[in-house]
Amino acid sequence: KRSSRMFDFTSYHTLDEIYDWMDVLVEDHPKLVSKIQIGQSYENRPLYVLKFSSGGWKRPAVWLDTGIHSREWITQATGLWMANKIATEYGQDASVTAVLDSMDIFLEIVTNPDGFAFTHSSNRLWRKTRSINAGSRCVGVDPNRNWDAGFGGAGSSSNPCSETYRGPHAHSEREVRAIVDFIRAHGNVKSVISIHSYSQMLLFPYGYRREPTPDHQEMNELAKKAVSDLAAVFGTKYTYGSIATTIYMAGGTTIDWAYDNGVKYSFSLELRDSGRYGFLLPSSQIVPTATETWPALLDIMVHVLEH
Ligand code: ING
Ligand code: ZN
Repeated sequence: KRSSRMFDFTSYHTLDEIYDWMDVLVEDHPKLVSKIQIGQSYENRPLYVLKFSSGGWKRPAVWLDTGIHSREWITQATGLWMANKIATEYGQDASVTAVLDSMDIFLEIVTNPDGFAFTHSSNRLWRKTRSINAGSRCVGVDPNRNWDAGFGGAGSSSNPCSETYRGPHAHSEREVRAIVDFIRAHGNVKSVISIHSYSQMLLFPYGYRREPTPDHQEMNELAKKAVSDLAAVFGTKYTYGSIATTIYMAGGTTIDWAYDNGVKYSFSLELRDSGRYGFLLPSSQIVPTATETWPALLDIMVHVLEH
């Protein structure tokens, strides 16, 4: 019989391998884990989300996504590791158990499957979606500039050939629209954590303006604790702060949309490294990266639970 424990978390995997493994995880933990399809990609691939729930109906929820930028392979790999961790630690680890006794976790591991397939078949450094842009030879929209929050503002491009092309209108990308529709329909999402690489940062709104949010101080303190607990594992240093003041201005990002739509605890992580390997992080760093990221994620989830 197939077992989710036999999976090789020390290697990068293809889309088919990841999608197969998701079914094995569900088979191994049928009372806790289920798989939902929230839509289809531009090239008609299914958009799958893993739901971790110990029961109840529309409990307060945490949304996690990895791989919205397809070349950031450490993020999908970390997503797989986290899915396994959540499933195996429920009933073992006190924090995971407390979180899942009151809240649900939704995790979209391959948030941009067309781009991810393209990074395997043709161009390892592909970032955007694969939608065809009318009137241009250039393909794809930046799915982290496509959201309806400061859409079109500083730190995004109107040029379809740019890596930060925002798209023809907000939520033009099916991969983005599917999440918007899911979070709106759910109505009880308390936290969105959108995971990128690289540069070792923990970011929160805003990206489309420099002014702090009304929740800045609370987010800042939580971020400080999270990066400190991350560093305690292997000494990896993360910076933290608002997107606009810590990395650069960026209009139309996932977490600004989430925050402006009532999801207070909206964060983005930029995982390893700080530039030596960049997007081509060696697979030997998958498990260390996921292992150190885990306490930071738990800090956020436990804070959400307590507030
Ligand atoms: N960097 C992010 C980008 O989309 C970022 C920076 C992350 C901005 C999260 C806003 C929110 O430009 C990478 N590496 O994708
Ligand atoms: Zn990214």
